Amino acid sequence: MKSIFSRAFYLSIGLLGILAANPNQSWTQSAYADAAPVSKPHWVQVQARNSADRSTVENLGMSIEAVRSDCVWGFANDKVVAKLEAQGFQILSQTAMEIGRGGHETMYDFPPQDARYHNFQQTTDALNNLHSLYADITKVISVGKSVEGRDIYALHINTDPQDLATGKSVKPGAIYMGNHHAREHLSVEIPLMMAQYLLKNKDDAQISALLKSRDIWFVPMVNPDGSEFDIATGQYQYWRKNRSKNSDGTYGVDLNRNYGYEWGTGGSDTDTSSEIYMGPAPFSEPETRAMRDFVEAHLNATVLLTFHSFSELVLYPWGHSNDPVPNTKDQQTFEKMATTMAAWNHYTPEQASALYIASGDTTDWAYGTHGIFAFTFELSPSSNEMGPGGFYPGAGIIDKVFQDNLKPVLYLLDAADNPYKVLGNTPTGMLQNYMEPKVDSAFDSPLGLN
Ligand code: 0X9
Ligand code: ZN
Repeated sequence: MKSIFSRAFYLSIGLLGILAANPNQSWTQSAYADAAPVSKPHWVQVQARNSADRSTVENLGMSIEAVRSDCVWGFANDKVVAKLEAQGFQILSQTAMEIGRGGHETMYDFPPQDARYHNFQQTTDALNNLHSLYADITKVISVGKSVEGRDIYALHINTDPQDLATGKSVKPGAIYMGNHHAREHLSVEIPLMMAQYLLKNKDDAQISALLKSRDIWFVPMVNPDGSEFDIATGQYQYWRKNRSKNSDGTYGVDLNRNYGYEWGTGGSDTDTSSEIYMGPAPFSEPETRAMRDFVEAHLNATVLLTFHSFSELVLYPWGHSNDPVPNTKDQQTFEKMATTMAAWNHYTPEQASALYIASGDTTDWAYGTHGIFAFTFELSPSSNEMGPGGFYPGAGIIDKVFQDNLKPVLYLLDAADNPYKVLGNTPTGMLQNYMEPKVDSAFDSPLGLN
């Protein structure tokens, strides 16, 4: 069992709040301490289409912090911006930075090197962009509001206009979620990229067949308040829970302990200040109620995948008990699906309780209450690689994690019409084609939102 000890160790380090251990945080101090008062650096996005361009940009004095195939982001003061323009580089955006002691004062966002990650507004914009590009087969809806009143958005992909209009479908459904835990920002990126992939490749024969025959939902940011809180000071807060104000003045309920199946039966806490506080009652939180009501409004869904990070695991029910699920055929199906997906992403497949027992999580509820084949993926890095920094692995990891998980996501979507078909010895239908799906590049928002 590769990860129990190291996970517990790393998580406890995170809980102790040894934030200084995170290398991603040093920029707040170092980048500005010596900045000349007359020429503060700006956060600048510059067109740069290849490595030669990037070298020139860097050479002209810009510190490149984030790279996309067509542009870079980084710090540049007025003088450097003028030089870049003089050399013919197009400045795509510029943000003046007001940095004070301890981090951002006016800009509440990811640190520059992680600018590719989507905050709440950027996630909202990205979903709306996808809708505007693929308006005939998508819709963005709010499925509820968070404690602080932010919308929890779902992207619906369905080729039937009637299904889109009503939000109801008789096609087999698949639901992908992210970000139950605030600090697991990678779990927002992956479902966003998967949605984009499906839409961008909608004319590919294999993808087109899936889109026509499935009802597909993405909810990439289940915990928008927590996610925003985690990045609000310019220093990651290692925040996990939502932002409920508890009766004693502490904050936060662990949303992945608040679902109502065998709630509070182990691996969760009644202590309000605990990282795994289960809440005062099952579904006490608006975010979990939103997910419950959303799933229950779409019980054509047969598969569900909730992204978390980190440790590289493929987990399936039960999580609250070491027993296998009582239905042997279901257990075999879970095992077969998990091992198949794990062979592609090279994660470790296991029953969730083998990681540790925890009650009130999404997948136990989805399967236990509704029979949905529900999985938790713990994305990269593996626990052994990064310690507590594993929650903040940087933007450089995103594309690989997307590619690692593309086949599993497609496979699950395929299996939605009859999950038991995976038990057949020979892959049937489209499953046999999922050996080599086309692999895409970075999430590139058409409006340059990143
Ligand atoms: O503890 C969790 O909620 C998940 N891990 S995380 O590090 N992302 O917080 C794992 C949930 C797996 N489910 C159970 N073990 N029940
Ligand atoms: Zn998590």
